[in-house]
Amino acid sequence: EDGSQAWLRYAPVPKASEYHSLPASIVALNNTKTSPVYVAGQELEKGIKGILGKQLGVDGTSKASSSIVVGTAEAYKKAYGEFEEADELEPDGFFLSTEGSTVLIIGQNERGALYGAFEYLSRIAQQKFSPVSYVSNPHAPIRWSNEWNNMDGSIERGYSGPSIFFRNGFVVDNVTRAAEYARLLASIRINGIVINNVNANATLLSERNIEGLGSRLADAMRPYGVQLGISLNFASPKDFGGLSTFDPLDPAVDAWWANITNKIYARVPDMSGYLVKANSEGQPGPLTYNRTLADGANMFARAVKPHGGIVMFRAFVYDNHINESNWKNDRANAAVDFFKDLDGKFDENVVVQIKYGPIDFQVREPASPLFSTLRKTSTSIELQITPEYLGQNCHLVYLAPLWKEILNSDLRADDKPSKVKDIVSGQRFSRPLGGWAGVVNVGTNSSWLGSHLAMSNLYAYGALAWDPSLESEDILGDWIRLTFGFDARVMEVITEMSMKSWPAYENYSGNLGIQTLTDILYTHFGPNPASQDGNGWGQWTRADKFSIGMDRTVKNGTGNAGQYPPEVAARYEEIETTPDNLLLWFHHVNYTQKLKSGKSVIQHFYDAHYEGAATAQTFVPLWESLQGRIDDERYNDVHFRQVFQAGHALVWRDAINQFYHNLSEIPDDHERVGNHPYRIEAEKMSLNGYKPYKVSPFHTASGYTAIV
Ligand code: BDP
Repeated sequence: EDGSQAWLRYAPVPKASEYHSLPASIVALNNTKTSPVYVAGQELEKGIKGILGKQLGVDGTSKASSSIVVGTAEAYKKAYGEFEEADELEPDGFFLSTEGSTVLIIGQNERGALYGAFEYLSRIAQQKFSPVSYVSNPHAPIRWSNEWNNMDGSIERGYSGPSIFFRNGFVVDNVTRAAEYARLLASIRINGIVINNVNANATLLSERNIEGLGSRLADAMRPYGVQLGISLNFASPKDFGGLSTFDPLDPAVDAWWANITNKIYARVPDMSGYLVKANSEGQPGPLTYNRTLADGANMFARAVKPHGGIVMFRAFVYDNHINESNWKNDRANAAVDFFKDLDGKFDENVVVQIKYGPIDFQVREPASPLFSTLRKTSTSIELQITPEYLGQNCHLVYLAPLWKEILNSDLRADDKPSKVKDIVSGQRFSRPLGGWAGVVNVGTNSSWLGSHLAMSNLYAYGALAWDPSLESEDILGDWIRLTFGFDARVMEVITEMSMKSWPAYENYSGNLGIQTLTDILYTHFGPNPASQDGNGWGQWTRADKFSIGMDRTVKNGTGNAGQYPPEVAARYEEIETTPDNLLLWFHHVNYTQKLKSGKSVIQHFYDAHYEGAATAQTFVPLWESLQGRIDDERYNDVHFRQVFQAGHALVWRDAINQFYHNLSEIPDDHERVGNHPYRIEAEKMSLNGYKPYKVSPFHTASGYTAIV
């Protein structure tokens, strides 16, 4: 069990004999080998053999009784006449019926049929044998993965080894793994993949790479219904194409993009479209020429339109050299500031892709206010499955509960229910497009994400993008059964660890909405609260001896609270009505400020860090109680990571607590912080080849001393 099969292991189920009504054969209503319906037939054959131990043949004959029939509604009607449920199906949706002697798996399109086949297999793999009959449709049309792969084979914020798509500047020759990944994505109903980094390299547009995209990657993924998309570098016409400009309103630039787009579509006729990061963190964009972001987005929209493509234009636009001394400056304001006057100015095939919070995938953020600003523009939500700020898969952090908080946030646009999930589905503002982008960053490691337990996040991403009303714990339960089988103790332990993991991580990292408090300048991994201030990146805590937090109120601060619709804005404007877990996101307060719990801010910090680290300690014995109940390979791998997390949680606890203790000089009511009776300071040991060193800033080491 190296994790490569993830939740598609098709392991034999103990109660296989209880499934009495298994049909005798499989009928796949398309026998073209590259079609998703053909793939569905093969998958059913393989899955049933593994799960139930029965070998069924697949054929294309029209015999329906006592068969598993998989195909599109159209093909079904052609073969057998009437299909009543056809009208209820939306694109990518499917109908599944296991009532009677025939199993029907009918998709609105080919992709839907494949999704239905995976659904059926997931049911039997979990021993959900009772007869069912239902239609399932997606919450939103766009359900994509984003993979920040570089052309040299490295992956930005990837924690699982190098790229499965690129090597040494080119598309890889062997796309077996890419096809396997497409299969995995299809099984969670992800219908698109953008394979290269948003900080894009224009050499992807070379003849050789376009050829590789078409003849290898797109061809490998097409049978799974996963459409390929690419990220673009805005300056390509100049840096790569040899033009003197990349001004989006220059006709030569426009023509250059139209031309290269036609070339790509000639090789990848069903490409989904483009993803664009512009004018952010030093990337080029339309603002370079005083053009608007809409001018930039629409240029690409025109190029892909004749091919039916769309443009995902990122709202993550900000300047990473913000002047911190100006109290009014705030990176959290950037997205709304840049986009508010552009609502209605984007072409119909543009979707603005918005990170879930106003800053950057932090452990706690409010929903981005931009979701409620754009009413005449299609939008999508960007989530991170690769937990850049959340332990990078060396810590267990099950993310579905975090995502659900954002998706269920009600922004009260026009004082009406306006949950983020209903905005990105297109429903709330009646938009034709909308959906989801998840930054996954799988790599060559057999476990895909570098950690077996982290795969629940990818599974949950697909599940929620299809149906955000699902409960985090239910999704997890399905994933555990499919990944680890039916042992009740395994279910109990992984559920407990996973459901406690995000609160624990929040407790031992950044509390009360202060952000994650990782090293901010590059790694985003371990604790480094000192790095949060004194830089241009705009992820500030504004901590000093007496007080902490960003004042984002309208009356005294950066005005960010006022970017929300009135009801929500009024709530965030006042300390009393701001939830404690966002207090320091919206307010600058004294460490002695009392929370609703009655504790002071600083005492909450101290206590939460002890609680969070203590919870992480429990994960090790919990996991150890599973020894022998799951295979050794995965047991050992997870064990290694849990031991690391337990230790690193202590590092987090002490680093953060010590830092604020040194800074505020406020004692811990329980006399733990700054007081470690069993700890031996490194500088007190006899040092061989090391010297004590006074650290700067002084808060970063106990006794202000490290050794070098
Ligand atoms: C930040 C990442 C950086 C990405 C950027 C983005 O640290 O690597 O390029 O987001 O999303 O969180 O564009």
